[in-house]
Amino acid sequence: MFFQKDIETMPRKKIEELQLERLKWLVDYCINNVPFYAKRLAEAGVTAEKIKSLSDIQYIPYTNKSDIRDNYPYGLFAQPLKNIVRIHASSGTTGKPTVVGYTKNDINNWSDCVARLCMAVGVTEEDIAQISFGYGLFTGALGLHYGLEKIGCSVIPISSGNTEKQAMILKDFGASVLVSTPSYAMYMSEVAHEMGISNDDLKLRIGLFGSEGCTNELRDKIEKGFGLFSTDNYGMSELMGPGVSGECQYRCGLHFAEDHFLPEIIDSDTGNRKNEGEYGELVITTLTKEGIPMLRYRTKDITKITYDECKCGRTHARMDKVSGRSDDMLKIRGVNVFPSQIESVMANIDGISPHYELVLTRKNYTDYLEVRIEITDAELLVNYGKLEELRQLAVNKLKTVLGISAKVVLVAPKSIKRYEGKARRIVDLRNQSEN
Ligand code: DLL
Repeated sequence: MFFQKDIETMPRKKIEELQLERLKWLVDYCINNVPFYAKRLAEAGVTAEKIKSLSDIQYIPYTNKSDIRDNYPYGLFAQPLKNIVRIHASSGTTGKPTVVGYTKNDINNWSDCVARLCMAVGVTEEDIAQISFGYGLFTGALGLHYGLEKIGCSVIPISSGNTEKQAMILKDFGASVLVSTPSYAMYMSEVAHEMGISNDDLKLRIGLFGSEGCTNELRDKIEKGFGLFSTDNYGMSELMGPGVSGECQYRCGLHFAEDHFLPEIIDSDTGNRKNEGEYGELVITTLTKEGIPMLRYRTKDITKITYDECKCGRTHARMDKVSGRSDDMLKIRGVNVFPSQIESVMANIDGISPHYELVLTRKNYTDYLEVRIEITDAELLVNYGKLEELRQLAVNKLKTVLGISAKVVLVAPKSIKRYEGKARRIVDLRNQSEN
């Protein structure tokens, strides 16, 4: 199903013409309205007239998170506050948040982008959607909220937290769509089952999951746990929030809203552009945003892009599921490790749950990785032989996939912390070690 079929299935050539026209508008708009960009573009010698083709985007300098922080709070806004109708901020854990503002047009475009990804998996006006993202400065909840309302869904803005109440409302209000992080959905399904709520008591049919990575293996577990079909959607506050890209029912990549965003893939280290199909850092230019436009924003998220038309008929480029962040990539004894690789290995071992934590330490200038993971059956804790067998299996599989040895610690069910938003699975103690 489509929300804006003409746009979503626009021939590739037309999309590119539209992007070029909008890119020129954007360069002019930034020069005229944001002194920071005006200076940067002047230094690089870029004007709208000099943009003759989409590949000329390469002459525009990158924008980083630090540029937004350095201009805290409103320095990169392109409109006076009287034209800004909403302010959000990123969920950064250190320093000042990155602040973003939306005009009325921005909110309208944002809702369209979100409505597209919801309809792409079959959400209709008949659906009842429970939004279990935290409302507030985080863009996830209000982003999905406006998109789902635009379709005509009945929205339950329950926000995150109070998981038993979440499960009760899911059942009593008959929610058919669940919106949350995948890790919170997993947790919620465990709580619901503990409360004696079975999938037959629920009307859930679709999960709209995003805001953090989720391997296909973990997704399968959540889908079985709740008896639903789910899609992954991607976005970030600096670019808009959710709605930048999302899967359709074929789940073969996340479709960008290419009329609003121009994606590129670059090498994180050199900044050079990469070709179609090559993995690298996603860089995005916003093509229509008025509140806080972004020129070649470095997301730090690692993925690849394909421009083939999808089976669903959508023509907009697709990105792979995010495989990690360039700054989340763990360098352990010189080897690059993404937490998603560990998650995939673990999810394929019977007897091990999807709840895990990675602890990194350093001793004698050497990094050590400890994978702490819950077993599913507490009875195993008294059977040393079986427990050791399971642990050894995990150690061997990790070694094969990662190419380095990791210590595996199996812990009791429910002993690893659960999260109501994005899960924080990495405990990096390397800076606290003596050497
Ligand atoms: O997480 C926006 C969002 C909300 C997207 C709800 C989807 C659903 P931030 O809090 O600014 O915004 O975090 C952005 O989260 O750079 C990625 O590293 C990560 N992220 C977001 N979506 C996904 C996803 C929202 N589907 C950062 N898969 C991004 C993997 C994701 N990582």
